[in-house]
Amino acid sequence: MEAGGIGTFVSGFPADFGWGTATSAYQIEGAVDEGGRGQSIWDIFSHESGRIERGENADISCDHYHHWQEDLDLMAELGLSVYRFSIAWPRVMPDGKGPLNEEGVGFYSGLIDGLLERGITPFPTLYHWDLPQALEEEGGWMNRDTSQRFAEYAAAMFERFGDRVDLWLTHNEPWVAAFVAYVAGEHAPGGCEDWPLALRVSHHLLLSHGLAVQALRASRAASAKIGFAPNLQPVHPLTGSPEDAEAARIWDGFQNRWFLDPVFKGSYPEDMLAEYERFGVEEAIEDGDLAVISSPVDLLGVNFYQQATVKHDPDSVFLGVAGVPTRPPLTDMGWAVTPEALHELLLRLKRDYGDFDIYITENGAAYPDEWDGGDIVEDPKRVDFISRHLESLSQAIADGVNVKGYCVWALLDNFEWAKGYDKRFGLYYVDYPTQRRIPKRSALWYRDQIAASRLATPQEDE
Ligand code: GCO
Repeated sequence: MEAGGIGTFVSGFPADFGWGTATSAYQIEGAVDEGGRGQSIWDIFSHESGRIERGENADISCDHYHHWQEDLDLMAELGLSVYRFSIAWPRVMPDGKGPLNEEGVGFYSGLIDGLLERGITPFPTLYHWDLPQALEEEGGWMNRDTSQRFAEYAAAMFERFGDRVDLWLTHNEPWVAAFVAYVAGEHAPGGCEDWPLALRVSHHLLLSHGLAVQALRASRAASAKIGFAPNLQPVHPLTGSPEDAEAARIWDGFQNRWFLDPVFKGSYPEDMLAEYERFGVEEAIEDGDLAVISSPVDLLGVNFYQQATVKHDPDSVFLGVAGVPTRPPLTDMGWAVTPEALHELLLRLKRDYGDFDIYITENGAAYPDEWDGGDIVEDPKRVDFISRHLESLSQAIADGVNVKGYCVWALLDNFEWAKGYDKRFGLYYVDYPTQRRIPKRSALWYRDQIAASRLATPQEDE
């Protein structure tokens, strides 16, 4: 690849900092009918009419299932030290329970070995929203038993990969899996405005997280590090009105504290329990659940995209609170660019929840990139986005936050859920008809940033 040649580089990262990218199984793998894979709720949902823009689905997507070696080579060219991917539960356990599908296990085993051969630390997520459809047919996450099934699946993965994997995540963005799925109805399995169900699901997701943490401690991989990766946002009120201040408190409770408090403090936030009382939330919470959910973790994954600016809006389906993207320019998702909010968030996490390892498990931006047939796709806005977030991160490290790594979302352009393929987040542009990967300027910049950072802080053994 040619030199990145633009931008300045951000300093202040420790020598052993984990430079990474992230992806998820359904968004990149394709090969949905191959290798003995079972169906997931996203296979069903994406084939239902009207669910996904332009009627798209991820049956093929980036076809990473067949291109994984080439994709690992891209990571090696960037000089990555860590790769966050997800294991598709239905690929390794087609029915969500029972015997493992050896072909599926073999796929991830090869991927893990391929990463290790290239000096890249594998960082798998056990659940990035692709619940086996067989379990959905038994009630899915509404059914408390699914938490137990998840722990069994997790235990099987610790058994198979625990000899080579030292970093694990249980859930990706449980807020999305519960509320975007069952209140907004925009994600699989797609129920609408069902608050009692969404809350029950959120509790079962958290319970399954705690059970999986316990399963790790009881496994051969007991000394590995584990955590989860919620999507977190500092929340600011749009105006100084008491209504907007109240809206900000609710949104912070709804999105941040509802997931952080049980894991790190062993209790749900009182104000949110009161808010949710009308939805019968306490019925789902059994004695002892919070002790399981707060089983000690080693790390927190932070998926960060933008600050939330909110106002009171009686018409919003989300507890009378609406988000307002206030400051243009926005990304192609309509999200604000607020790098300073990452620093704010990290300091708040340390203040309110304690001093544990933090990995930025997702951060990135969609822009309408265009490929002209050449060797590089120019994406100056993404270079600017990533470098400004790294500045903010470096400031948080200087201020004493224990940040261990940073993963750009995403390595490749991919299937952006209900938005389909139109939203491009990748460091590499994917030309879907040919499956060719073309580096964007941001990939070259990121590679040079990683190299510059290593040069500034040489490893002891170099
Ligand atoms: C999420 C997921 C990713 C998305 C990314 C961009 O945050 O929704 O973890 O799968 O693709 O965040 O929206």
